[in-house]
Amino acid sequence: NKNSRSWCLSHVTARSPQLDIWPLPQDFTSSMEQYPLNPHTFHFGYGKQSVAQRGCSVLDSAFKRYFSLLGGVKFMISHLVGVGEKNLQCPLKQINVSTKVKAVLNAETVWGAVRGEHVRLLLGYFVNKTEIVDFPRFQFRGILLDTSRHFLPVQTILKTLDAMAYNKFNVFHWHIVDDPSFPYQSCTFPNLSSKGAFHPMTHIYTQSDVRRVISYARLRGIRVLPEFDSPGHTSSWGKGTSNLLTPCYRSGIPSGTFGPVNPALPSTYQFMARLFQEVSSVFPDSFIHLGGDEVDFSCWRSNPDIRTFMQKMGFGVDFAKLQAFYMESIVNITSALKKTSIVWQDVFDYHKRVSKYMVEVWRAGCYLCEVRKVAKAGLRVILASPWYLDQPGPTHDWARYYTVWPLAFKGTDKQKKLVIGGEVCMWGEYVDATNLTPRLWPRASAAAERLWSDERRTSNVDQAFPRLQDFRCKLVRRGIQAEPLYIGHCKHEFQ
Ligand code: CP6
Repeated sequence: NKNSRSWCLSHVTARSPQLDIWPLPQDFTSSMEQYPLNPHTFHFGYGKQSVAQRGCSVLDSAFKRYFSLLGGVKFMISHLVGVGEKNLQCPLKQINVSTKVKAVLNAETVWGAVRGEHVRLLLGYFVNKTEIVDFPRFQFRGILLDTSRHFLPVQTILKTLDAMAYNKFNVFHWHIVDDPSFPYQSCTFPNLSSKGAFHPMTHIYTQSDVRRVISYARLRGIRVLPEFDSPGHTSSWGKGTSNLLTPCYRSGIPSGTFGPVNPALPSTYQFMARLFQEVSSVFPDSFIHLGGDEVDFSCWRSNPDIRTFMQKMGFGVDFAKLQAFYMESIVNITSALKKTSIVWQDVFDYHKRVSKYMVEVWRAGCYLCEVRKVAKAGLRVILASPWYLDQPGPTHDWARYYTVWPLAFKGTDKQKKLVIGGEVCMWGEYVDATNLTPRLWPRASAAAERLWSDERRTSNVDQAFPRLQDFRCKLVRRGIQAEPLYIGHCKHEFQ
């Protein structure tokens, strides 16, 4: 409506257009031209030419969510054009999400459209005409939650998935079991959780809990990557199974304690094949995380049956070879199930021989040296080392997470393409539902922008600061208890 537009323009003070979006889009242009929009008639809907139409569950639910996020806010929308993500998980070629008049969002996949709708952040009383072209810098942008050191209620996980979506994270790495507890309720081996969880009824994830998490994540464009870490970090597995863990010996007799999974018994591999068969059907994602980190060799070394097995296999006394043999067997089990395995860097360090897995780099020190080695071996890499934020650092260490350069190693373009992304690790030793959210946000948001945006535009901490402060306020307003970055206040406190 021309009249209302000119009305608007005459009442708007000219200011240079700027984008308050976190993570910053790849490219955008704003002009001084401004558009009005009637909040009473505004709605999200499918474009006429869109391949996706009503009934596309992902977008139907996204429309609902985003509309309710706008609730109570008076807004207008400018002309918006977006291009979606290219990691094609969805056969759709083109989707238009458009309002009747002025906002158009073009995306190649539903996932691109879901993330593209973050353009709603632009909505306000007056919005400059803007064009945005956006796509992720890295295809893997993950957050690890550890539900073994402390049980996290399903509600806490879902809330974190909301916050992840606001930050364009797309992988929930579920470190679901570990030494202290086994909360995953397995259909095949129910004793694992009935004996190995902190509590067999209240501190478990039932099959329906897991399905709920997966479908909630999916609607937000987030894949769920389950980790069943072995052969180390498996104490809790031993409570509900017999003969799975290695009996440790002292002075020639069993000491009564147990070590890593026993790699010398055929029954171990039968157990793992059945467990991973279940896991691979419960978790639809094509990736599966097999762990393989921090294996303590002392128990294996003490056990005479293990040593005999090693002689027979020709490993001598090289326990790294035994660990490599075990991991290779597990990788074979999961690749027969058509899954791509991810392992912690330890497995690569022990076992340079190229096997079909992706490597997650987590150790501190010269992590880019490790990234370079893995890429040189032709394997895909996920970088976690610089984004370990389970330690309660000062909030201003967001700047440290913001100034990470994952590709600053010597290598060919082809090798750099093997770095598929990065991950924020929220280990659970000191974290439960009471402190997870403020510890994670907005510090993880710093990593989110590194993983999404062009690093040439987003390397200046001083420039990022006010935008991140503003974004943190938006998270708080949406019910995410993100901690403050520094002195100040949120505008909405007064609205
Ligand atoms: N648990 C498991 C952990 C860690 C790892 N694996 C870990 C190691 C060092 C630090 C933080 C966490 N708690 N299963 C290593 C991948 Cl500093």
